[in-house]
Order: sequence, then structure tokens, then C-alpha cells
Amino acid sequence: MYKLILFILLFIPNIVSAGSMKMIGEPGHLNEVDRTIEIKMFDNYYEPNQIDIKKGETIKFVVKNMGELVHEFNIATKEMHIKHQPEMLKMVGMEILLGDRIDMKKMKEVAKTDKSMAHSHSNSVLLEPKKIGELVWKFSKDTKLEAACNVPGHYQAGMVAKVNIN
Ligand SMILES: [Cu+2]
Repeated sequence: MYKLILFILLFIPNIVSAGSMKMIGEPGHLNEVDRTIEIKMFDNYYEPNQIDIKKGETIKFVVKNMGELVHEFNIATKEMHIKHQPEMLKMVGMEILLGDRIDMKKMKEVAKTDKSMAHSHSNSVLLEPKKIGELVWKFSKDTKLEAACNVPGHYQAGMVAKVNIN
């Protein structure tokens, strides 16, 4: 019985995150891309700050960090962003996430014991200044979404883009 409870406690967070992931769409395939959208990240805002999508579209986002700070482009619901923020704060506390740099070596080391610190989410890219990343996402659901940066303070400073799915 004890083992069963432990099993449930260990796996509930995974089940919940997999469930909410499906709600926002799914990782897209490169050979199914309908459109490419370029996103520029500045300190602390996106350009454009509004993204219009047709339901079912697969979009390739080419994300460029034009700012002086590390930024994230993360597609999720508002609730998911708010849940993700303590994780990012922890990355700052552990000195994995520095103002203008990501300590990849430390990230790999810490991720061995704490998977949440690996920051490998299929719905986001985390970029150092001057770096370019890509994210292919299929918007299969018309859930209300936001593209946002969850580096501590950035979301609150307005680093959030509205995603309109029609
Ligand atoms: Cu940011």
C-alpha cells in the first residue's frame, strides 16, 4: 500500500503536465510546417506582441534574442506560465540562469538529480543574447494561449505576446 501511494505521488505531477500539454496543442513536425513566423525578443518585450494563428496550423517560430539578457519564448496558458515561474526562479537561485548567460555545464550537472532544471520543454526555447532558436508547434486546440518569457520579472514587465487562434 505504501508503495502504491508513493508511486501515485511520484507520477501525479507528470500526468498533470502531460495532460495540460495536450491542451495547448502539440510539438509540430518540420515537414508539416504551414508558415514561419519570426519573433524578436528584446529587454523585455516581443516583436510582434500578437500572433494570429488558424486552428490546426503548424507554425515554425524562428526566435531571435536581440536583447542583452537571457529570454524565453514559451507557448502555454497563463496558468502554465505562472506555474513555470518558480522553476525559473530556482534556476536563478542555483546560478544556472545568469542575467546574460546560461551555465549549460551546471544545468546538465543539476538536471541529473532534478529533471525540472534541465529546462527541456517542447513548448519553449531559452536563449542567450544574440542567439537564434526554432520552435515548431501545432496549434491543434483553440485554448487561450500566451507566448511569454518566464525569466524572473520579465512576464511582469510585459514580456508576453497574445496568441489568437481562430
Ligand atoms: Cu525575458
